[in-house]
Amino acid sequence: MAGAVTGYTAGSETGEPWAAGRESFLNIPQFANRTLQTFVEDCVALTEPQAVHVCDGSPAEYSALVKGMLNDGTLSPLNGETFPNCYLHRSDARDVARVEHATFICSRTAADAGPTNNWWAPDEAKVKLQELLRGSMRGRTLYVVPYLLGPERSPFSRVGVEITDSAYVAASMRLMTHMGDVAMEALGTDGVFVSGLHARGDLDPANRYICHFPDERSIISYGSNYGGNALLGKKCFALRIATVMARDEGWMAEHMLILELRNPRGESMYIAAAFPSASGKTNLAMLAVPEALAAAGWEVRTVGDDIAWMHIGDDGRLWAVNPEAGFFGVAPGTGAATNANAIATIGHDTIFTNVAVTDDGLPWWEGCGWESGEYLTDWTGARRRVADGGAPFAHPNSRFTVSASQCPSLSAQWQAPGGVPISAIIFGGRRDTTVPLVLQSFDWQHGVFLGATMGSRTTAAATGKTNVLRRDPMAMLPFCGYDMGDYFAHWLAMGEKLGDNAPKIFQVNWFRRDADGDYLWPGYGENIRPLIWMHDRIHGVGYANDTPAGSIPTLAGMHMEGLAGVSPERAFTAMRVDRAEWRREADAIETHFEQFSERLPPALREELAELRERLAL
Ligand code: SAT
Ligand code: MN
Repeated sequence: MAGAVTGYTAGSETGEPWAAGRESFLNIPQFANRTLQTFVEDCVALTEPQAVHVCDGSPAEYSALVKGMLNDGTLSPLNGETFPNCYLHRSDARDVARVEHATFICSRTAADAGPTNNWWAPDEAKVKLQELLRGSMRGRTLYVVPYLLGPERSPFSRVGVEITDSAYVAASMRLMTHMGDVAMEALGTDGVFVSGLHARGDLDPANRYICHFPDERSIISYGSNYGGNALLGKKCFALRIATVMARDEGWMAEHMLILELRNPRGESMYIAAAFPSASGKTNLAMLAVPEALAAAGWEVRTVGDDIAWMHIGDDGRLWAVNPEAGFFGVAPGTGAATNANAIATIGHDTIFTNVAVTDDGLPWWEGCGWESGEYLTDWTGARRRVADGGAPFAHPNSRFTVSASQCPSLSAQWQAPGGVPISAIIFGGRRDTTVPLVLQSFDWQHGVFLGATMGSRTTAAATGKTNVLRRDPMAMLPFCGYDMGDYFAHWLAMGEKLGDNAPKIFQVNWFRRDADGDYLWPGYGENIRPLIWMHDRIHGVGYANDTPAGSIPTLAGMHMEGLAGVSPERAFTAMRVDRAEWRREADAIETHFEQFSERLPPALREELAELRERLAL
């Protein structure tokens, strides 16, 4: 192994944990950064691991981590001919998704966390966490995982250090971020970092806590090995902690994909789009352009599929970087027909979690598009006859973890240190009714209202009831690290600062259904058509009709060439704004707003009143 696995003698059983007794630990690696030194020593003293390994991010280290996991059964090999260097991880069956009820914002006061977060007083949380963490890494290796979020040499990038006792997490962090020496160099001797301590514990859901300390910029996660709970660079830092940093420093951390849309003249436009988890962000970011439009010269390239950090640049525009360097995508539904770029991305050097496996050792999930054979081993490890049906073979939230560098649709700009300039922001959810295929807001403030009121059917990405409609403002309900009313105010303030340079804001809904329950719009590659309409609107050439809810395309305004199987009537139904539905929507928004009490910006109440007025006309 390239990085030293440092042998180290466990401290005395009587040593005071957390801060005291450090001297009794031998061979703790030395770091040039004093804060990091203290963090590592404190964690070692508390958790009492058998060994400490500082990750350097090298290929040799990754291979060694994989080898160790193959040996202890954390990973199993897949067919090395068709899926070289790909592995299967089966999680504990009780640990397959984010746990919103066990996710806490431990800000100084409950008011800072706001009505949409679980709050836990920081001191109380720490007492409980220390009790669980004490000695929790005995006999295990503690990995120190330095990582950089954002492009190298970018002024917008930030360093995190995750301490974990999970090799699966350490290996996944290498796929998902710039991990190892590159981050250590960025940190330097005096640099600051967001600290994360992750311990697997016994994976008992009753002892699972995902805690954020926004005032200290730190994270402690106990009792889960699932991506969104354990890869602390992802939702915990890049969203929950980063939203607080962004509020304090005047930028935005958002649950958004970033894509590049190139028009037939070869000009690029960049779009950021917020959708709730498992609602098609990866598919949209890797959109395969339908033939007729590709032939005309339209292209889509991928900058990011989940998170955007956006800053106002020297030119006054909004510039976005993708803090991540990999994809943690939902497997089910990903196939050659729905997302050929993702399929090409995950053909090698990928970790699959909770998918099924064919008898030939191929990873398999519902919608993958390749043969299952007569039997499949399902995500729990049970070999079942496919013809017998029953529960899904792959877990609905089964995932692939893969480096973005393998993606064929990757934008040349994806690691641009200054980011990419955003022209359009999209809010999208899964709505059966009401919200049309695409809607343009009248202005930034109205766009913030559309984002603040968006609703979506819940998915398997979090535990709890799926397929129920809930309000998920900006797709950030589970990810905003402070009071959501203040977050809306921050959005409005950013719009003030951006002025005429503000991106145009749109709302989309790929999931509207007809009376028979069938989707009105084919989705996937065809979703480029609303994107082209947005492009046209931004260039001042798109045709639109104003409705009480916003501006919608005229039929002539949508590029419909080569769109098979969607009659003009169906397209019209997908795009229409129904006043009766929107009156009910306004009532639902009123109820949604009640929870924010006086911290709801008055501008959003005004937007609701104006919506009602327009509906009454
Ligand atoms: O597991 S994650 O939280 O990273 C995926 C998601 O829910 O968006
Ligand atoms: Mn996500």
